Amino acid sequence: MKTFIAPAIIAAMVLGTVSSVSAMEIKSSDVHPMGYPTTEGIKYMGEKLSDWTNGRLSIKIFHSMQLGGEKEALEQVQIGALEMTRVSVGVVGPIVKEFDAFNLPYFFRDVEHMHKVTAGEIGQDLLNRLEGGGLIGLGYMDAGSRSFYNKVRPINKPADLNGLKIRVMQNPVFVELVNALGGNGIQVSFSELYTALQTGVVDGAENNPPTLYNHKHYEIANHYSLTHHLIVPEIFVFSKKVWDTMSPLDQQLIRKASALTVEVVRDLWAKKEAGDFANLKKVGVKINEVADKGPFIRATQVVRDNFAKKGDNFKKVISAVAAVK
Ligand code: BDP
Repeated sequence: MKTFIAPAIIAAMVLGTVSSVSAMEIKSSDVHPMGYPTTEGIKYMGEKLSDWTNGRLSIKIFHSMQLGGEKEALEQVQIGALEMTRVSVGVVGPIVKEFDAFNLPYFFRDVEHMHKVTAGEIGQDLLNRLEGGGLIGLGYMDAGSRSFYNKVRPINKPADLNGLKIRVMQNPVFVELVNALGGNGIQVSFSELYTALQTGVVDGAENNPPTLYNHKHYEIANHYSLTHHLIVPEIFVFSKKVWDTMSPLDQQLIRKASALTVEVVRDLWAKKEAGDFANLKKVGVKINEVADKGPFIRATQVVRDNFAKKGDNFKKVISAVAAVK
């Protein structure tokens, strides 16, 4: 999506008159380390803002869970204690319920379908609705698809999850998902997951290759079964409380930098996903191709049905997404 900057604003940026407006260091949090597509994306965004304003606007990144997990980060942003955060849409469902469409198993046909939906009207509409929850939705980022990993056995059919405690993100819809497959879904903050795996609070979790690799969960849980049951995008959001105190010019600069960031992260992600999948093989993770996803798709139908049953607006999101070709 293109963001338009008025010629007068560009002139002001060039002449440096913009610097007469107050300076601001935007604090932004992420659970991932630097080098990850999301953190590199926000770094790029900060560089753009600094360039355009001669350093008046900048971003300081609190990476690697320095500020805790994602639910906590969102709460900080909602109250304005933190200006920005990048989180999985996984934890956003409880704020804008319709967002949970993106958290349904086997919902998007593939990553390309997700891209089209998030870049289009539905994606923008859901971002806009975040305002009611005190958040300004700036844009989407890629996170590929998620599959199960655990320390006990490969998963080839839903019954292989029987008796396994599987960590999920903090949103009841994922508990429903794992339970529909016959496992035992347990909500754990990402910042506590490594320890939860280590101490046996959970036997496994589910995620994309870069997260499994970069957070070293494979050291404990090294059966990775490619169920690809979720394609959950990520978002980066700004605190509405802080946003409302900013000049329209600064808001516009942030919007512009965000649109560029979305593009940059898309490229970074594609490379990172392929690279880290290869890295997982190198470190000896037992990768299990799941021959037949049919039983997983059928067993989780109930989760998609329950979402649709919540009301007409939920049904509408489902059919609007399905109509995106
Ligand atoms: C990763 C997401 C991150 C989530 C994490 C999780 O990038 O935002 O916090 O999964 O499972 O893929 O909590």
